[in-house]
Amino acid sequence: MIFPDDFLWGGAVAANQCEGAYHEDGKGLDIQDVMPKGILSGPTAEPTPDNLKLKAIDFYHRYPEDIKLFAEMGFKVFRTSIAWSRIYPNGDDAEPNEEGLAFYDRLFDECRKYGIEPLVTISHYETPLHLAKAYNGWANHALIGFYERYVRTLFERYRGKVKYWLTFNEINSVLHQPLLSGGIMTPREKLSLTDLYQACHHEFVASALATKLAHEMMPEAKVGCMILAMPIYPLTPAPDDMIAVMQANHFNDFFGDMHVRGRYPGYMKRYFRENGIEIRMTPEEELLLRENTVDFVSFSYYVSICEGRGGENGGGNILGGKKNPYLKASEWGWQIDPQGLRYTLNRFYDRWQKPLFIVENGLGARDVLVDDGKGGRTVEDDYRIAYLNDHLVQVGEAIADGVPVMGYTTWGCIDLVSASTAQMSKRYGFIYVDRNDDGTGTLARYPKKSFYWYRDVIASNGAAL
Ligand code: BGP
Repeated sequence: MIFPDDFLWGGAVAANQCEGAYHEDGKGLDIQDVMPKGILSGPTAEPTPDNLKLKAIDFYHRYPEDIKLFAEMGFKVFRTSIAWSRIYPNGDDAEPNEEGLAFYDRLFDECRKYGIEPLVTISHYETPLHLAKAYNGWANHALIGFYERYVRTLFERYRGKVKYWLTFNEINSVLHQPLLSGGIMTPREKLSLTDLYQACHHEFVASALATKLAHEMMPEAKVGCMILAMPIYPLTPAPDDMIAVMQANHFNDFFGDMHVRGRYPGYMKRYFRENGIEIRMTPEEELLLRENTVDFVSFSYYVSICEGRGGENGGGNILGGKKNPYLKASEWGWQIDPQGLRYTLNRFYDRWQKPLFIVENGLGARDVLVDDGKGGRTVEDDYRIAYLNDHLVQVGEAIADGVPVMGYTTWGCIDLVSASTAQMSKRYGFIYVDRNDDGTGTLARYPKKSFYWYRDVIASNGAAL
C-alpha cells in the first residue's frame, strides 16, 4: 500500500465522550449532561449519577498521559472537539470563560510538544443546554449569532495552534437525531419537515460563516464539513430500487453539496416543493453560502446499508438502514463493509473534487482485559486489528484510484463513552480504560494489542498493512 508522505495518521475523540469534569472550571451544562442513555432516551431534568459522561474517562485531567500514549503510537494528528459550554457556559453569554479557553491551550500545546497536529470539531453533539432549553437549539435562527461569537473566540485564541477545523460533527444526523445533533428539544415526531430543514439551513449558514471567518483570520487554516457517510446498495437490480438508492443518497449528499457547491440542489428544491417545505432565507445568506465553501470534506465511516422494496431493517448505525445479506455485522448490528469505504472515497471525490479526510472509522466491541504474561494487562483485540486493517487496505486502494485522501483518524482511539448507548462497554480504543457500565473502575489505561499494530502501520506509512 502506498500512502502519501504527508498522510495524517491518527485518532479521534469528542470532548463530551472523554473529558468528564462536566462542571469544573466554569463549564456550563450541555445536552450530553442530561442524556444518560444516549440516543435511547430523552433529556433528564438535571444531570443524574447514572450518566457516565459526567466523568467519562477523565481526559480533562489525564490528557498528558493519554497524548503521550498517542505519541508513542506515532500519531500525526489528533481529532477532538471543543466543548462549547466550557467556552460559553450558557452559549449566549457576553464573555467567554477564561478557564475553559486555558484548558484547550494546554491540550493543544501538549499535542504540539509531540508534533501532533490538532484537528478540531467546533460542535460535536454538545450544544450548551441553555441554548437547547431557551432557544430550542438549532431550530432557532439566533443560534447562528451565538455560534459565530464562539468560533470567533476560538479562532482568535487558537490561531497558530490549530490549522484544521470541522464545523459540525455528522451534520446530516440532525434530520434523524435532532436533540443529540442539534440541541432541539422538541421531540422528532413533533417537528415538521420545515422545522427540520430550517434547522439544517441555520447550521449551513453558521458553517459558512465559520469558514469565512477562518479564512479571514487564519490564512493557513483548512476548514472541512463533516458528514456521516454510508454507501447505499440496491436490494435488487430493479430500476425502482436504483431510484430509491439515488433518492436515499440525496438526503446525505445534500449536506456535502451545500458545503462544496454552496447552493440548494435541484433535487432538494423539488423535495421541498412537493412536501410543502418553505425555508426562510435571506439573499445575504444565499450569497454567504455560495462564497464560503469548504476546503475539504471529512466524514465518518462505519457501515453500508441497502435500500429498495422489502428487505429487513437493522443494518445501519444511528441513521438506520436495511440489511445486506452479504455482510456481517458488529454486535450492535452495524454492518461491516471495508470495500464500501473505497467506493465512498471514489464517489465523494467524483462528486466534489475536494480532498477527503476519514475522521472516524472503527469497531465497537466488548473487550476483555487479560494478563499479558509480563506482569501487566492487555486486550487481545485481533478482531479490531482485522477490521482496521481491512478498511485501511481499501483506503490504499482508493488512493491508488487517484483519490486525494488527507488522513485517517480511527474513532475512539482511547476507550470512551459511546454516543448511541452512553455506555463504556462498546469500546473502540487502542487503549483500554478501566471503567465499567456501572461507573466502577480505576480509570487506568492499558495498551491493547492493536496499539502496537497501529504503531507499526504508522511507522511504515502503511507498508505494514
Ligand atoms: C459517530 C459519532 C461519534 C461516535 C461514533 C460511534 O456517530 O460522531 O461521536 O460515538 O459514531 O458511535 P457509538 O459510540 O454509538 O458506537
